[in-house]
Amino acid sequence: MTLTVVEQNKTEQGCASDGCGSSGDQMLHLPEEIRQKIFNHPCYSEQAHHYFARMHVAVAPACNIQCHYCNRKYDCSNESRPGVVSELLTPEQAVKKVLAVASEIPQMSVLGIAGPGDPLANPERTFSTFQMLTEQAPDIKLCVSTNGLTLPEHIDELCKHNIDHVTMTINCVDPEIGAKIYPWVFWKNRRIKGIKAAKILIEQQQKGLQMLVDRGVLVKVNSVLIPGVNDEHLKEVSKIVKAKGAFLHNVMPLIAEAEHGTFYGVMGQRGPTNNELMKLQDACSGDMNMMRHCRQCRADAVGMLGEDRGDEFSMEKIEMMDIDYPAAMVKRKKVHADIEAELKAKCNNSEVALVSLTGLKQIQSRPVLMAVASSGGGIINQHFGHASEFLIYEISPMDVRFIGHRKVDLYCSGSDNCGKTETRLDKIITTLKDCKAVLCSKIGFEPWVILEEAGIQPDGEHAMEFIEDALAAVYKEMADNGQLDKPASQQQKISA
Ligand code: CLF
Ligand code: SF4
Repeated sequence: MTLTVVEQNKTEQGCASDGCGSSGDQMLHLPEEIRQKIFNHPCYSEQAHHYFARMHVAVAPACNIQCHYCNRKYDCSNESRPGVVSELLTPEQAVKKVLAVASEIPQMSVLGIAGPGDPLANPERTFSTFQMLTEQAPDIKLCVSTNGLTLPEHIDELCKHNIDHVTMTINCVDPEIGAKIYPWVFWKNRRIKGIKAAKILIEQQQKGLQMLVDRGVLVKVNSVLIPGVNDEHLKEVSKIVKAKGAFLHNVMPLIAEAEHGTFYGVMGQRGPTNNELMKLQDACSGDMNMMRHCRQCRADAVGMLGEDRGDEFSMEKIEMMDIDYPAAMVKRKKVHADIEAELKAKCNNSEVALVSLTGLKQIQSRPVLMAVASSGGGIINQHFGHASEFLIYEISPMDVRFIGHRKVDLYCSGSDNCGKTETRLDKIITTLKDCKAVLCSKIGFEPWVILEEAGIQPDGEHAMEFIEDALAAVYKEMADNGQLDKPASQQQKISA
C-alpha cells in the first residue's frame, strides 16, 4: 500500500487536518505522480520528515561562485549550517557509506549531494557517485542542491540519472541586490565581479529552473534571508519562482558569526529573528508552498532532519562493516511499508482531533503557539530536558499548523553541567516566550514551576500521542478553561 491510498483515504474522510501531515494541504491537491515523488522525501514533505531520514555525502569540494555567507573551510551554507565536514569522500567511498547507512538506518530514503562546495562545480565526482548508486541501490532517491550557475549545461546528465529532486539556492532576481551577496562568479574561465557577475548567475538560475520544470523535475528553491539586503525582495523571488513552476520555497535564516570567518560574519551582518523569518515565510506563502522544517544540514549529515549520526559512520567504521545490500533492501521495503501503515492509522486517528477542532469553531478562541518536544515519528516522545530543539505549532479553531522549529541548548546534559541548568532554562524560556504551552513526554518539577511562572504551561500528559491530536486536545482544554477567551474582533494571526 502506498501513501497515495492514505491520502485518498484522507480525501474520502474529509481529513483536512494537519493530523495527516502539516503538508497534507499541500499534498491533497497534487497529482498522483507528484505525491509518489515526495511522500518519503523528508525535505519535500513535512509529514515525511517525522518518519524518513536523509543523508548527504561530501564529495564536492570546489565552488564556482563566492557567497558572502560562506567560508570555504565550512559546509555550503546553501544546505548546511557552518561546520567543517569531517571527511571529504571519493565517489567510491561515498557509495560504500550510503550502502552502510541505508542498511543500518532503513528509514533513510534520500541521498543528497549538497557540498561542501557546489555539486555541479564538481560534475565528475557528483555524477560518478549518482551513477554507482543508481546501479547498486535503486531503492534510494537521489537529490542534489546547487547554486545554479552551471545547471543548464548539466540538465541532460541529471535527468539521465533519474534525479527528480533538485534544490537551487536563489537569493535574488535583481543583480543590484545580487552584487551585495555575491562578490564574484567564475564564468567561462574568468572571474567576474559585481553586478555583471550577479546578472550572469541570476540568468543561469532562471534558465535552469525553466529547463528543470519543462522536464518534470521537482524544484525546491532555497533562499537565505539576509536582513536589510534581500528581506523585502524575497517576496518577489517567491512570486517569480512559483510562476516558473518551482514546487517548494524554503526561506532559511542567514547564519553569520564572526568566528566562521565569512564576510557577513566579520562585518557584523545579523541574521533574522524567529519572528522576522516567520513573517516573511507567511508573506511568501500566499504564492507558494513553503518549507518550514529545514534544519540547514551539514554537507555530510546523516539521519532524521535535526539529528546528525555522522559519527557512527566514519570511513574507518564503515570499513569494518559487513554490508549485504540485497538483504538490506528487503528489510528497508518492510520498514517503509510499516511507516505507510502507521501514517494511515494516524490519518484515521486524526478524526478525533478534527472533531475537537470542529467543536472549537463555535468558540471565539484566539490562535496560540505551542512548543513540542519530539524525536520523530510525529509523536510526543521526548523528555523536556533532552530536547535540543522544539517544534512550534500554531493552533486555532481552524487548524493545527506547523510553523517551524527552534533550537535550544539541552536543559539537562549530564551531572557535570547541572550548575548551568538555570541559565539554560532562562534561554529556553526566552526562545519559547511567545508559546502558550510546551508539550513533552516528561518534565521535572523544577523546570515545571519556572515555566509556569513564565506563563508557559508545561504538559506531560500527552506522552506518545500524535502531536496534532495532543495539541488540539490541549487547546480545547485551555479554551474550555477560559484561558484563550478573546473577542473575535481582537483576534489576530500570531504569525501574521
Ligand atoms: Fe539534502 Fe537538500 Fe536533498 Fe534534503 S537537505 S540535498 S533537499 S536531501 Fe532538507 Fe537539509 Fe534543509 Fe536541505 S533539511 S538543508 S532542505
Ligand atoms: Fe559557499 Fe555554497 Fe555559496 Fe559556493 S554556493 S560559495 S559553497 S554557500
